[in-house]
Amino acid sequence: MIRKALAPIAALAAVTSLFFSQGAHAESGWHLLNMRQGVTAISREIYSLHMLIFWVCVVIGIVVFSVMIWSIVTFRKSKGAVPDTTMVHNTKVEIIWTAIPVAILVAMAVPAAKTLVQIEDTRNTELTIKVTGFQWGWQYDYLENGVRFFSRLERKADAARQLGSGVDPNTIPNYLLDVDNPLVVPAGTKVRLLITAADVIHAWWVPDFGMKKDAIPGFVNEMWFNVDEDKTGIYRGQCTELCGRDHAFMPIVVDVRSKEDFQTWLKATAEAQKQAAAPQPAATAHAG
Ligand SMILES: [Cu+2]
Repeated sequence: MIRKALAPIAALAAVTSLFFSQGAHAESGWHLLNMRQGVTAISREIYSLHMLIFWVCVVIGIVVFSVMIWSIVTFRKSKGAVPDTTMVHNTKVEIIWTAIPVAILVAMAVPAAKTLVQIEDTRNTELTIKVTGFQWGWQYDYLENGVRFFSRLERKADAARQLGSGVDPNTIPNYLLDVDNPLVVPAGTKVRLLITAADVIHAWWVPDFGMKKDAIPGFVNEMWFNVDEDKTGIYRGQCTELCGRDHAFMPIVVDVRSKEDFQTWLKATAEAQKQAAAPQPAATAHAG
């Protein structure tokens, strides 16, 4: 009897483990239906909040539906149930079913507020980058270092998406997800983004960082992230504010490097940009 009762619970556990395990096969499996855990402390914080609230909802759902189904089946008319028309008001019951949800909501609000405060805390940032949204691309300014570049959809993908281009999109790796110049940031560093836009409203979003912020012309929004030291690599995102015809074609790519690699890249890029901006000698000014 007990074994029979436990069978559905075991099945549920098996299904949920499929959903929530992020094992060796990160690119496949049921967990892809769930929110991702990301690569920053805050993104994991948000993930665990999401899971906490999810299980609270599951428990409430099971309790409420169990009572409902049980009462519908047990007290049905064919079994001779007679409606109780005298119980139209019961103060005790009303206090209980108001107080319990309030307590649940308050209990859920406490950890959520804690995380929100952390998200808004931009103190002690080590690197500030201004992000400007354009129709349709992103401009990145490394404010302390004078490095500035524009990041837009990778050219081959841009060509393939045009009607009648003759280019097969299947031949392009990371189709519509690559850019020419990715944002380069160091791992293990609190990076602050100052986000704005030059034309219409855009939004900068990289799911693995757990953060999304609107880019609004005339406003500067702030957000920050700190990628784990050991989570260097490429992370992708999208503009998430409907910003016109090519809204779907302004992806975000962030190249997270080790601190040393980042410094090398920053120096080289600053040097290259300085040289490009320097006045050309007369002999080469007319060339080409
Ligand atoms: Cu946009």
